[in-house]
Amino acid sequence: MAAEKKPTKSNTSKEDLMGFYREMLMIRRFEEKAGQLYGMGLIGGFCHLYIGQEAVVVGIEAATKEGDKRITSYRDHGHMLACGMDPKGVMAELTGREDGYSKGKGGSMHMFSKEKHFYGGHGIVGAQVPLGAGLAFADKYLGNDNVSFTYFGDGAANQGQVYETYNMAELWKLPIVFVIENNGYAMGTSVKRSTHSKTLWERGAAYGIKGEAVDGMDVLAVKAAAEKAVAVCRAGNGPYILEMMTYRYRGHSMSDPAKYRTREEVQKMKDEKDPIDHVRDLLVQGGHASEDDLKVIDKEIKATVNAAAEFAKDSPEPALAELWTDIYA
Ligand SMILES: Cc1ncc(C[n+]2csc(CCOP(=O)(O)OP(=O)(O)O)c2C)c(N)n1
Ligand SMILES: [Mg+2]
Repeated sequence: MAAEKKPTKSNTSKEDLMGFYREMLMIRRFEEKAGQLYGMGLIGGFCHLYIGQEAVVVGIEAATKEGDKRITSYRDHGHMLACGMDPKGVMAELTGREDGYSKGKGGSMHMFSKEKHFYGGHGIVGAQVPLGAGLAFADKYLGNDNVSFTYFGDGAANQGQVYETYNMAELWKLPIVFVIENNGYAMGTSVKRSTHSKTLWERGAAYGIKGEAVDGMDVLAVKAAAEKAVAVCRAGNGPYILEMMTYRYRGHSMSDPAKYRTREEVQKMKDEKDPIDHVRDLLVQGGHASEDDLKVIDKEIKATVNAAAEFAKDSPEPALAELWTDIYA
């Protein structure tokens, strides 16, 4: 996406800006720590970091209410933290320990929280999309006004099951917001190389679904778009598609040769579009916070993340008897 500097003034309240700043920074510091623990061999299996994309999930969550549901792919730690799951339980799951959200048996891609209405964590590309429609169907059937937020990537957007889901979702007017996190790449394949159409959200038109593209590096733009989409869905006029134009700074997963894009491309996004720097500028230039105030917040967040990492390291590995629980056969 074209990089351009965002305005440094906003009518958003200090409280809201501070909240966005904290939540996005929490995700970033958590992910940096997860990357470190992975490097130390404390996290095994797959691990897909969300660094760079923080504004998407934080902006969307700002438009949700109790009862709304969320479901996503394997790039899921940010979604868990943003919906209020405990960083300790998430980190302990990453390290495969007993106090993790799946008792240490699921790992990075397979964590759930019924309490926070977080339905995973799915490793099969696109598989969460029909499941998200199922969640929305359940709420429609029960007659409440909950909305299901179903996140998927630009790569997943080329999956057939997405379009089968679009058809049914519009046919049944399901309260579902499809959030396409278009970070420009599916593993090492750029959207330009894989996809003929310039926009992904416009494909919904074939099914009668409304939608729009959003600057996914701008938390305020994300929140505004999410509020609009949610209002449509709560009024019984869903579904709605939001294509978030975003970027991931790190590799696809922890093993990524990074040969498919230049360092300059990544650096340009960091310098010009970083979602956290954006809110930092709004806070400082709006006179809401000093650089020192923000350093204090960073210190607090680092302390929370370090405590989560210590908790995760101290938690025991699951007992052998757990091999025979939570299984179907
Ligand atoms: C059905 C299926 N095909 C292939 C894979 C291997 N795979 C894992 S992630 C991925 C890329 C998906 O990219 P995208 O949807 O853009 O999400 P992102 O990783 O960028 O968040 C692929 C091809 C898989 N897990 N499932
Ligand atoms: Mg992608």
